[in-house]
Amino acid sequence: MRDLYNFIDSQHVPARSGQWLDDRAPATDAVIARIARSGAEDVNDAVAAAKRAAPAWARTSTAERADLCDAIADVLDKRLDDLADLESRDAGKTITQARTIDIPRAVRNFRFFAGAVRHDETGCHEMSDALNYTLRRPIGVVGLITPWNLPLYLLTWKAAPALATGNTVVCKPSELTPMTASALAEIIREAGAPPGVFNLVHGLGGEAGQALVEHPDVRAISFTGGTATGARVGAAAGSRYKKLSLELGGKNSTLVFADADFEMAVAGAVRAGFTNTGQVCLCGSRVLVERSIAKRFTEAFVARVAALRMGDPSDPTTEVGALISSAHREKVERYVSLARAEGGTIACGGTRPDLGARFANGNFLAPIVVTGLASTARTATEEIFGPVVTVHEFDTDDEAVTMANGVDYGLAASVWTTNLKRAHHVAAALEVGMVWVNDWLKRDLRVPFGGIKASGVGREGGRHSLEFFSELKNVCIAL
Ligand code: TXE
Repeated sequence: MRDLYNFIDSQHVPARSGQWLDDRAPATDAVIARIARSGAEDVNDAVAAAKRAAPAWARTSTAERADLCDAIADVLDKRLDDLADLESRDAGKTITQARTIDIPRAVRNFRFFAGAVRHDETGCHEMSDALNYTLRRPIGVVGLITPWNLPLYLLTWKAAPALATGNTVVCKPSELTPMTASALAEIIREAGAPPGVFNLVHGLGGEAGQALVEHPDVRAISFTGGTATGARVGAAAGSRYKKLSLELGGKNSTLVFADADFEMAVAGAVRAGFTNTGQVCLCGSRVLVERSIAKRFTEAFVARVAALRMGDPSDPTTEVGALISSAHREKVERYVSLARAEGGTIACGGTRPDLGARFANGNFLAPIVVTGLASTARTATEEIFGPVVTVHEFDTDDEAVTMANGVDYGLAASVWTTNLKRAHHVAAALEVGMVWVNDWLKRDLRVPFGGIKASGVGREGGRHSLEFFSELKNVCIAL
């Protein structure tokens, strides 16, 4: 049991109110920590510290900031096993995923943005009688608000470019998964960041998060979370003229054509559907399969899903961990009931597994495949954010694209085909920010990441992150 304090000006401080919130392990429901329950006054303290530190940090050289990012990556890498244990316990995710995806990616985020700013270029535009050159300047104090599904992965995805471009940071991690954010604050101090450059405020979204979004000295907000919360954050930030990046939910299609490599497509659809217990905004939660192979594909898919090993997240052989909270499991269960009410068939899963006394109170739910639903059903169009995949059949490419585009979201899709022409046509027609062909979740950190429609506003990744976390200033000199 640990006490997680706020981290302001490189000091660990409790909330001014003296209040705490419990942090529970999803796999057992045990309270494993308490976090400072911060309010507006704590956010004021953190923003004031960030504001004091901003001018000196903005004056540091690109090389100094890149070196700091590399030093942070080194410490993260050294502590990979500890951090993976923390993340697995705090988020209920499998230790294998934490060790192979979450924490290595946190390391890569810092290394990548160290390199990105070292190699950054801004423009020079020559006129016959003048010369324009463009300077990149930090924004000042930026606010980072992150969710519980990929806690350190997503926090570092924002913190690394924010710091590398010379901003000071106040972050508000999810109250459900605070552990690795506190560890990161320590690591950033250990790596040599001056006081006030990186600050962390724990607490609830409606209290600490809202205060951060509304604070007049916070000039940009990068938010990843739910679509409904994103709308509130967007309204509060937009009316105050803040720069805003919103990475929100998704209801992503996995399109499987009859000419796909069958085994690859089945394995890909399982991975896309159930990685992190289906709690990734990119998860392929609706499989659209060409009718001529639908029966064979669905049988193979259901068999593979039913065989996924669910259990103790700390066991390296476990493939599916717990859902983040009991409230979230209940939400997923309501969708399973809705699927039945909408006329769907639960082909597998949906029950609370018996994993023995130790996990009796954990938020486990056997992975679910639903067949027989219209692609327009609520279960097939609303974001569930859990281990639920619906399967639908199509006859033509156009029909597949229409089904995929028939949702409010527009984040990602994966297309499984060996026909190159079809891959290009379908990828171009999908209303999403990202398409994978014959893969899922392959990430090059240079590429634009983000969605359209209800999936968000703006792009992060590579130069898009550098653009977001900086202001460009053009200087025009008459010759
Ligand atoms: O996320 P919230 P929740 C989706 C998923 C999930 C749903 C709700 O469908 O079921 O969202 O999840 C902070 N001002 N995603 O409620 O509320 C909050 O404290 C400022 C998709 O857990 O969006 C946390 O730090 N901040 C998603 C962060 O916002 C506020 C990942 C995200 O929490 C706030 C997670 C406010 N008014 C959920 N209210 C993805 N895109 O990957 C809350 N927060």
